[in-house]
Amino acid sequence: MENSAVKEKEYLLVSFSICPYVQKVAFCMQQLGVDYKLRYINPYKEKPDWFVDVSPAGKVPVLVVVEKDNEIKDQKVLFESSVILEYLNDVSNNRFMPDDSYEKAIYRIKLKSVESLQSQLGGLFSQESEGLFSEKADLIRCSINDFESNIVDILSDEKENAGLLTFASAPFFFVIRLIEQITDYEILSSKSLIGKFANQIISSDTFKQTICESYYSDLASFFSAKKSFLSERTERFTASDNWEKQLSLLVE
Ligand SMILES: N[C@@H](CCC(=O)N[C@@H](CS)C(=O)NCC(=O)O)C(=O)O
Repeated sequence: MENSAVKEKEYLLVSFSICPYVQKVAFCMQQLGVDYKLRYINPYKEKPDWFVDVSPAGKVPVLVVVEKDNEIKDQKVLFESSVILEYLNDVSNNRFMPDDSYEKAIYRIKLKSVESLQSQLGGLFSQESEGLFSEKADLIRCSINDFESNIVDILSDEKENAGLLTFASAPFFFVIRLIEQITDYEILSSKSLIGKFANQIISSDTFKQTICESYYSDLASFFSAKKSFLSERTERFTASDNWEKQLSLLVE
């Protein structure tokens, strides 16, 4: 891919293995064919000094951009996944956001709902009983239906060419599919427009590249850490020998 503006720079993506915000950025970089190195930390356990120095909020992702001009190196640091995606769009020759300012603003507004879906999903992890989990799952199903009707036009465009919606929502859909497998609850119907779109993007070769080797075991430990309905189901699910294989089949 011709992408000269991006290729003159070196990128380091500071990551946490199961972070969906990091995965958004990694998916976009993979899709654009941008080379980058990864450095993993666990921001919930240790925040090394070098990380605190570059990340004011103490969160991943952080994208360190080193620009080389002959012998002179200039280092820039970016954080907030959506901001990083816009930066990648702006420096890329293969733009994935509209150029027109108004259209770009509308696109951003529509995509704000991905962020609220993502935080609703976070609420599912800690529900103590099956009843509470099920109620929360119902709310998420309703939000996904509203979301679908709001983004039908973007959805049809992005089935052909991955764009911001694809990058922003893939990690969210992936976690939903994993939770469905672990709990036996259907949250995102595969018959719906958005369910089909989700299956298409998470099984793309590019998305698979964003799943690191320890992903499934790290996610299982994360789900099991707090006593909840999901932690109980995760413990039951991971008791079988081939559980990692079963989860990995979701992206085949
Ligand atoms: N709004 C941020 C959210 C990033 C975020 O919450 N990252 C989590 C890991 S998935 C984190 O680093 N948390 C550490 C902390 O909150 O101290 C983004 O889009 O980049």
